Amino acid sequence: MRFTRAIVRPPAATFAAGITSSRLGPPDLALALEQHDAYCRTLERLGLALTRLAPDPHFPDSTFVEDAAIVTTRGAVLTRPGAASRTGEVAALRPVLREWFPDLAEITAPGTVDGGDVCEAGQHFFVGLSHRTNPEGAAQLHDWLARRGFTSSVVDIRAIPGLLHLKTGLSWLGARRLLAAGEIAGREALQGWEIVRVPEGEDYAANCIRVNDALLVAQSFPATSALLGELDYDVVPLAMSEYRKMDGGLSCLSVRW
Ligand code: CIR
Repeated sequence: MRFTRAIVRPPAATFAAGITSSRLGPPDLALALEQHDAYCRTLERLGLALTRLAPDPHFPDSTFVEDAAIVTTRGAVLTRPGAASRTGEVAALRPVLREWFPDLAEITAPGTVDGGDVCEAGQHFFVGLSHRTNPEGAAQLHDWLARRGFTSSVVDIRAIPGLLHLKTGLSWLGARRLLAAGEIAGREALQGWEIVRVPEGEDYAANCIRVNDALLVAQSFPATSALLGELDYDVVPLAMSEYRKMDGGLSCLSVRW
């Protein structure tokens, strides 16, 4: 499928107050805005029309719009993010998504789901059970997907150290092919799929996104870029240093459809 639209939201002045486990130091807001701008320009060059939500200083993590919504070819779901400081982020996406998806579902309490735990792979969805997405949330999403003809399987990542979301370590490359880092690559739920393993030491590069004819990958992970280039993807490297400091990756910065 070809993407035509995306929602993005630049980081607010409070960006550095967001949640992070990284020890890479505080992000530089000016550089983060520059990187965000380059990301947006790339999406536009690839043919997407962007809805830019206004930055909201009350929600330092709100630039990571992906966590607040899941969009499929058959409808959309507003999530209920697992971190208390992030639950209010959903409100800003509701009116925009309602415009495009009149039948807009919502994850409800006690379920929690972060969009970063939901890896679409065509007709199938991998759903991560994480410290953000709980079994109730995953079950609600499974039912919603099943009613729309999609299959889904759960990947429990709660015991994998350093992995915030499923998509921190897993991306769909198209057809039956996945890019996976570390322990995730060996998980049973991935059996029957072709796995491209992220080269040693480049785990952060596991989070990449197919956008129409291009594959957006994090810059400065040369072995992964070379590997994906050899597989004939049109690799577009993007600087992500300031988002990495806040545990965010490429997929987190947009909701695409
Ligand atoms: C958080 O901890 O929620 C943010 N600092 C990072 C969220 C990254 N989102 C994602 O991987 N989908």
